[in-house]
Amino acid sequence: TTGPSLDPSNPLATAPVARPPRTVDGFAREYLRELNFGEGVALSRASQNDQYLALARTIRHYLMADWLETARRRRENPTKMVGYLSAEYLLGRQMGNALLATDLGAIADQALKSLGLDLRTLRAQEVEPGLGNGGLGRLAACFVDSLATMDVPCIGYGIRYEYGIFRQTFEGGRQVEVPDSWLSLGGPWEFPHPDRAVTVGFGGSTETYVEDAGDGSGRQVQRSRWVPAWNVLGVPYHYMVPGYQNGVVNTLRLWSARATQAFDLQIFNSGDYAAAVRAQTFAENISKVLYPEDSTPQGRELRLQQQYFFVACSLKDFIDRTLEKDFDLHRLHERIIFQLNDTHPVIAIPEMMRLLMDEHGMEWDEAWAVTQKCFAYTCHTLLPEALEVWPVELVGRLLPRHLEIIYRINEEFLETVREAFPGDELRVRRMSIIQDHPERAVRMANLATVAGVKVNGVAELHSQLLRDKVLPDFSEMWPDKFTNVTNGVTPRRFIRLANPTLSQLITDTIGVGWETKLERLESLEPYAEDEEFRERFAAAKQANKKRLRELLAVRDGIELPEHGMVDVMVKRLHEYKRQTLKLLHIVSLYEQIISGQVDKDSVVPRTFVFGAKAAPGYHMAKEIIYLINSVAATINADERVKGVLTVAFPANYNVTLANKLIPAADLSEQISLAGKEASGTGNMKFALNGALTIGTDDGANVEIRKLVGDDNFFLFGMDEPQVAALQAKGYVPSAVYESNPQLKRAIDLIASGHFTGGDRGLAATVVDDLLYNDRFMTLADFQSYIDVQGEVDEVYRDQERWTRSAILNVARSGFFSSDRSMKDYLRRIWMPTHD
Ligand code: CR1
Repeated sequence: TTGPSLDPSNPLATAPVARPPRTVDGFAREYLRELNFGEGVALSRASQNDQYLALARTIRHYLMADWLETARRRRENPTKMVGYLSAEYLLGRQMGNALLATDLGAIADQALKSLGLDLRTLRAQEVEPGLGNGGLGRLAACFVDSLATMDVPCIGYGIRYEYGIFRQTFEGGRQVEVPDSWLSLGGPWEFPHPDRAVTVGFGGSTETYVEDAGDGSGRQVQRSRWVPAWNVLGVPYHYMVPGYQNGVVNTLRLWSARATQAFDLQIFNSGDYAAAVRAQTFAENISKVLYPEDSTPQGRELRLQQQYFFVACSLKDFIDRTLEKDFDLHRLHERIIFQLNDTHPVIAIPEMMRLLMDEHGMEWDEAWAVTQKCFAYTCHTLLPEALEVWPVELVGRLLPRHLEIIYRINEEFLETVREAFPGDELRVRRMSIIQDHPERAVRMANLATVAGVKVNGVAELHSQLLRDKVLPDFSEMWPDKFTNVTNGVTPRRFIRLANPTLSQLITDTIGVGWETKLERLESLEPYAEDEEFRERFAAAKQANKKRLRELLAVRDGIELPEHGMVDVMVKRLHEYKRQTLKLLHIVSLYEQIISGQVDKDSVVPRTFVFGAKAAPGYHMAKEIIYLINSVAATINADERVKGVLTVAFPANYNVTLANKLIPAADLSEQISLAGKEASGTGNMKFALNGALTIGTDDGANVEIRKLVGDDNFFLFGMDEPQVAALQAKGYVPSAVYESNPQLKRAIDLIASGHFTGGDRGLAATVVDDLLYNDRFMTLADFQSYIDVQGEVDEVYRDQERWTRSAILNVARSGFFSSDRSMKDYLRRIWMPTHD
């Protein structure tokens, strides 16, 4: 057992946890103690990694009392909690955030100085936990941050991948993936609890048996149970999720897979070492590596194993360990709402049914009534190919009991559809949780929609399209089930930590406290007309640009010019996001200068910065990366455009780099094909850091534009209805190419091999796709994009006007705090009576 062992009458059992002194001297002593007793090294012998690890652990000491106290408070006064189920948490570095949350930055800095150490150097030692791919994973990290800051009881549940998102390197301009062994030098932020491991079954078969109903009636009931063929252990690792200077520390509980028996001793003794460790390797593979796919499903068995593994651990953890003992499970929904972050955790729904029925003796109807109140589903995509489906064959083999349950849920659900829409068998087929073509498979989004209390999209437009285009039959049947919660980002990490100069200016101007009440940024609005403020604002931007130049020089050996606009496009590499449109703009500018159509001196100097990882199996995305790097190398080496056009593509864009890049940006590129980007969250981070957006009418761009105003946002391109109309009419990209001379010259220059060492073949994949396929209508939006980029230049030439707009972007973007998103989730989904 793992229960407390100390007699509760012993005063030590309830004594408050010690808080280390918040003084420079106290911190220094705490640090030395950790270095000596924790790391087991003397200061004079400590490596930089020792120094970093000891510092991380020292900072933890300052959060510990709050962590244990938060847990005690929640245990003693149990209320409804949020169980955030997410296969990804893209956390970013922990140390800066922990120092900010504890407000220990200055103390730590001086304490380390007194020991001859440098805080910034040690902070730079941290390898960020990259346990996510992109927006979806980073969103989860922002949400748990906000919930802690708002003192909302929440456990974040996920997977402790041993290898996170791959480290991207470039070789000859091509992406090469290197494993991200983020834990190899120690994981000072985690608390493993191997004694609290949970067993998770897989495979095998189900059987039925008869037993007494147990209600005193003497009635016999038939029950089912699952007899798994193999199992693994889930070991919980706890991470602190500190609120912002509020004494609250919530928990992130990530599961790591272990073999149930380390290895088969008998085989080992017989000398077959490989066979002996095979079982162990097999089990531990489950949490070995994050699937590096962003918005395309990876139909691998291991992925379903990962999904089931972490939700099975999490549900068991909540019911057996977190919930009060003997709590009546018929009222489970009074204690928990599990938020399903996309379809990855949706297998939790049949798992909950199985637990309630097979392990806790409920009847089907009772279990279903409870389950239906315990889950809500967030959809993060509009790409039909990104909606996960799992082959029935696979689910049946891996999770036979769950498949039975899914079938029965579907049967009963389809009956209600037939009742509501008699004779409409086509509709029944569309809505079925099981699809028949191209193969029999479980539609996870349908399952989540049937079982969930609510289904939400992540921006207004996305939620609308979700209702109208992705799940129209469901929204017709249950209009009230559908709602919107526009994404948000945490101002603590993405303003305070990322942009100290702007943060200081904001605090000097409107006072403290905006970090948790971001709508207060609106009081900056009048300062757009204040010349002195504008000067300071522009100076902060310059300082951030300088910081970026210095970083890229050291990190990537990239030399950036001192002057000009910093034009940034950072996000996963995907065709729908249209990095190629950005590339065509650059190539077109370049072509116009070298061909003498445009005088170099009349061009607004720009530094174009890309950051993007491509999924390793996504061929086209990797070709685009290669082309961007090729264009960058050619342009940067060409004297004819020196100082006017510069292209930088630092490798391995991650949260750490984002924190340096975003505050330095003048222009934010949000140029997806309208109707494809569910929300975007980078777009919000840029606006909040005073970049102007050039963007399509897509995702949360729509809301950004509405809030900052048309004058402070560069809109271009087709909107979603226009896209749909063009699609219906028939889109012929080669016709656009033929009819637009500027576009033709840009594409021809690429096709000629100019950027690829004269080799036309090396550019052909991308060029041919643009000309003959162009699924995301890049060429259709080209001219509009070029025209509006002209307006961008014009405004930029008037620096006063630009700065005014940038200030208004900051002042009017307070809505995009993830604190506001959390309030919306609370009001619309989790606790509808909450205010
Ligand atoms: C969407 O593509 C959105 C994030 C967070 C992504 C992006 O537009 O901002 O989710 N979806 O909601 C995704 O990663 C797997 O799907």
